[in-house]
Amino acid sequence: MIPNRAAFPQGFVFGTATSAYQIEGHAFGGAGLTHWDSFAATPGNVVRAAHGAVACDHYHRLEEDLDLLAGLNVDIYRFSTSWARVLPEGRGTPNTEGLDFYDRLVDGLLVRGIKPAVTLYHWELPGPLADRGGWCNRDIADWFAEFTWAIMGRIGDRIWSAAPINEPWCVSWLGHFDGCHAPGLRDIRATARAMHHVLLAHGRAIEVMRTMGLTNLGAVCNMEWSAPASTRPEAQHAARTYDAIYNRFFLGGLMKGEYPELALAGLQPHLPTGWQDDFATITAPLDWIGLNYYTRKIIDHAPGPWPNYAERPGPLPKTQMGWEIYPDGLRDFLIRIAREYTGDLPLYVTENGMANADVPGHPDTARCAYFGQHLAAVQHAIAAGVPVWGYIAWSLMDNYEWAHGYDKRFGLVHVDFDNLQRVPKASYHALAQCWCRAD
Ligand code: IFM
Repeated sequence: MIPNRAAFPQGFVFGTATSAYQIEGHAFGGAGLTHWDSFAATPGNVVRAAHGAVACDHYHRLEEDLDLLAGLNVDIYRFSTSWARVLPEGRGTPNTEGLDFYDRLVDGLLVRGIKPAVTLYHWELPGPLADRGGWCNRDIADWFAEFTWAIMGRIGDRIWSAAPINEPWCVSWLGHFDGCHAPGLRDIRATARAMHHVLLAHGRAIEVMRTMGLTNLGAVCNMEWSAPASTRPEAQHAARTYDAIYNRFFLGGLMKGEYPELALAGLQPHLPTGWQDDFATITAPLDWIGLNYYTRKIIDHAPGPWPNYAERPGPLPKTQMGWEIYPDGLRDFLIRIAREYTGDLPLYVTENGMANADVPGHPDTARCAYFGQHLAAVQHAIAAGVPVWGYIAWSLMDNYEWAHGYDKRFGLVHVDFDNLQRVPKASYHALAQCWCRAD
């Protein structure tokens, strides 16, 4: 049972999300190469070496996809802009075709009565900037500010909300410590620098957008509930370290101008000189915070160098990603974020959803149940006094799930990757019904 619109406060917004590289088709429209193209072209990095060259061909099927959004009765659509589509070299002369595409996208949303919620960067760093050290190079903050001017100078006048960077943890930790996302590094020094620079770049982009007179600016962080594998003190400490790195580092920087001690324990020697001085930029006031939430992790102590933790399998039912379904974590994170970091600032659930091995025409009950449970968790947080103002389901359609290629299906709409035909799933119809407006 999915709670419907009437079960949420007046003005609560519902939406769905995608990202540029995951759906657009990066080979089209004059976009430049990105570090995801080279990462995917390197054997062993991505399932079947799949890449985003065609993806869902959203670039050519924009109108059809916008109609699907309208049919879902969403209030907002969270999409991202590709840096390399706008600035193929990362800097310099903009690609007119790229800017025109985002212009059409924004106008197409507005004409359908849907609020455009843009994320400026969702992971496809232009290759020429990766060549210069990417997120490890402090100059990326200035490069990102230039990109912000370029894209928001074109679409900023019609945007409902903007966030600079999707999921700073993924950009920095997954890409530079775990090495399972582009650029595929496994280096603690690169990681520490990337973690800090991603926040610095966020702050510079906020500065630029404020200068442009834009409003409703926020930040989007992903979080995983961290549960100790046992009552042993080592396991408890490991879970707190995981929590500090994953959940507290970025919000701590953004909202308090500080990094947690448990994260600094390993990262401090590798942070760039004078990092504390950057908090003046990083803590630029925001209008909202977005939480991307999917799962929890069971964390145990692991021997060896810092951070001394390892994931253990949990007992709960799992999604196609192998992620435990744990809706309580969403409620508890919303309560914790408001109490410890954001107070009265509006919170949005900016991503939530599950991958499932869907077959068109078959029941989509697991995904419907997932949405029902997580929307109920949002209701509980609201009842506890948390100012949650919206919920955005991931994702509009099946798409490129990064290192997993096209195998993991998160969509409300099924995509056949042989002929790119779209078929709405039962969860699409269920949410469309719940989100139907009385007026
Ligand atoms: O597909 C991703 C998305 O790009 C960022 N947030 C998590 C999703 C599911 O893994």
